[in-house]
Amino acid sequence: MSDCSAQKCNTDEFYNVVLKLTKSCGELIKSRTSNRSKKVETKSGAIDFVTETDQEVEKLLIEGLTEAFPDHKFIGEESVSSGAHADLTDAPTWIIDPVDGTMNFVHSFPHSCISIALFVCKVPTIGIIYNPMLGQLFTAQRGKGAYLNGERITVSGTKNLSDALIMMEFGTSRDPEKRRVILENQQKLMPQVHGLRALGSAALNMAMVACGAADAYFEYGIHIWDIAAGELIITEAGGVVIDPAGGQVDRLSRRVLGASSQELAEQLAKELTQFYPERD
Ligand code: LIP
Repeated sequence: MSDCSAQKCNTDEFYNVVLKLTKSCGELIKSRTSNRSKKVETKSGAIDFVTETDQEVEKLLIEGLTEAFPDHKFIGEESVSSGAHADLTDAPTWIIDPVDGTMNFVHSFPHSCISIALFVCKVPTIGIIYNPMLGQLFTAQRGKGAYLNGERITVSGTKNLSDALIMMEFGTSRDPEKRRVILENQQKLMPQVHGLRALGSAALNMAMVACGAADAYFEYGIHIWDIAAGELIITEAGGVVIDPAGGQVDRLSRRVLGASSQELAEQLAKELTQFYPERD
């Protein structure tokens, strides 16, 4: 499957299978959200949580997709945490965050989601972000637009920082330099924009930009599985996704900026103090 020009994929079939699986895994997440005594472990010594639901949902998605499409590959948050390599090749590859916003899930704060994308020849082809607690299903297929619960969505089109509602995150890293950069950016932006918000989930922040509820989002320290679906959903909704310093996004660089217009993306990139986390 490495000859991309010759490759013909029936993406509708991929989409139908993944949508069904995502909805049923969403029910599992929803049924466990209000239980405040979840089994929680900490990954990588940071305040980076994983629950048995993250692991179970990733397993269910990978098993279901493998059964339907045996030659497809996977990059899953929990598989990578357990030692698998985040290898993005030309083969059809599903990029999975089983529970994006795990910290929210642990606290029963109803802003977490499944984020799943299919890349074919390294091109985002399908993107789904599903928050089962709020019943928000964001979907996109390449070239077919972006949707929220089946209704077409578009970005706000906002061009000026002075008119913008910006999503930014505090993250889970305890690195003092990263903390300094986050606070510096908060200080710089606060007097210049309408407002700053943080939902605690990269995917949901990107979904807010896609549906025009927010105008831009940036973050340092995310991973490819946090942003893979959001990238397609924002671009199919008419927005842009770039590197926070400007220029093309590098999906393994752990840096992202999504915006409702190229003009806003560039203005924001110019303002930001930059931070370069260790790559995936
Ligand atoms: C989370 C991201 C969020 C970021 C957190 C964490 P997880 O992903 O969605 O944007 O600030 O540090 O990376 O761990 O909940 O899948």
